[in-house]
Amino acid sequence: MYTSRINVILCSHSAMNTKTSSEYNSKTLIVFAVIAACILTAALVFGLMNISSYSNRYHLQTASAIKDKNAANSSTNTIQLSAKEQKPGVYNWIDAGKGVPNPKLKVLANASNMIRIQNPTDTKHELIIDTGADVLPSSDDINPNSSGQLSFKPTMTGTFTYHCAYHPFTMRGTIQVVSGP
Ligand SMILES: [Cu+2]
Repeated sequence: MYTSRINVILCSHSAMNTKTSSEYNSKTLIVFAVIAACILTAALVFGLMNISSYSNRYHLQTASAIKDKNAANSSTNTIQLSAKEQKPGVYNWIDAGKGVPNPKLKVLANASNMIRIQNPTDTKHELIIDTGADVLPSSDDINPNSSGQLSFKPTMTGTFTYHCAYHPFTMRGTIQVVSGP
């Protein structure tokens, strides 16, 4: 591209000497026009290269953000619990999948754990994990025919108990915190 334009400029210069003054002026204009076109083309090419390199950097950042997001999602351990009235006035937590009453729960240390709780019963419940911390992880009140959740990110492993604030003797079990996957 540049070579052919340089040839045009050189030809114009060699031809100039034998031409009249008006032709000389028009040739000079063409030479300047060609030089200007070359400069503009170069500026445009370098500009596009810069835009494309910025664009590549931008796409790399987007890709890593998506990857981080996926990593965060895959490390969230989700447990499904439900409250159940086993006999009139006697409630248990049950494993929403297998129906096991007051199941032994297993969560991951240094990871986001989410316990989702359904309450199809006629009274409210509140799931509390007895970690010994000043503020115990809690679902807060889950009203009848409602649902709630408890987010839990333990920093150490061990076995703890969980219970319901309103039915601490019939809605209780153990929760095991194991090291991450
Ligand atoms: Cu309860």
